[in-house]
Amino acid sequence: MIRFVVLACFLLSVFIRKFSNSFSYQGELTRNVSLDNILPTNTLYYIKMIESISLIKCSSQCFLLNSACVGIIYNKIFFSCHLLKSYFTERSKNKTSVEVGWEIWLKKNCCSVGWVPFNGHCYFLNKTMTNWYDAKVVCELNGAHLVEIDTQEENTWIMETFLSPWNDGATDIDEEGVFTWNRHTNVTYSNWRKGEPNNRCMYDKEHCVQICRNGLWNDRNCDNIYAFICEKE
Ligand SMILES: [Ca+2]
Ligand SMILES: [Ca+2]
Ligand SMILES: [Ca+2]
Repeated sequence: MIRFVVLACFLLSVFIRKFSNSFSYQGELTRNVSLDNILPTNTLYYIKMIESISLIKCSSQCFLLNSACVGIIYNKIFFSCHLLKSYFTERSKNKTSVEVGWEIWLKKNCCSVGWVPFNGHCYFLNKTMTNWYDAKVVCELNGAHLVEIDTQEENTWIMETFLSPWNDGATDIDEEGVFTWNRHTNVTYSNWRKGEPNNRCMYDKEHCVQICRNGLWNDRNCDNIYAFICEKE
């Protein structure tokens, strides 16, 4: 009898895993079948990888990390679990390898539609060419701020995820050479291009910061227009 019950439970769990595209574990994860069998090669997307673990346990690990974990990639053949820091974007999709047995399960509503999660924050690329002052206001009207980059990891993820150049929130408007994020906290991490910041352009001084395509920073005129990124905590 016990054997029968165990067998029935096993068959039921196999059925649920095979045919369901969502399940609940202290919240809901939804499978995105369009991303089956692909695995991003960039480890920036992963919080950590765990081997020999069930789908349910893998999910529970993700929920334990709250908003820092946006979902999982799970291999149903090898029982391998990758906890995710970020959704895949169209750009990151190009940097994947095709493997067998991988499924992606994402939490609902980590960020608003159009915003991309990373490490518990949400980011939005606004492609409207805008000067620094107006970009700052637009972000604030959306309950966010111009992106503040605190680590090399965040800088690299942003460069990998969004096309640049674009504005970030660093400025030395208030005191020449002293850069702050959005005029309130000091910039501690930086990634200046060689020779920058040089506070020099043809007609004026440079007090706002642009991220170049290679992820390096350049101070430039605050009136210059670029796309920009807003970030929500
Ligand atoms: Ca940040
Ligand atoms: Ca300056
Ligand atoms: Ca410069």
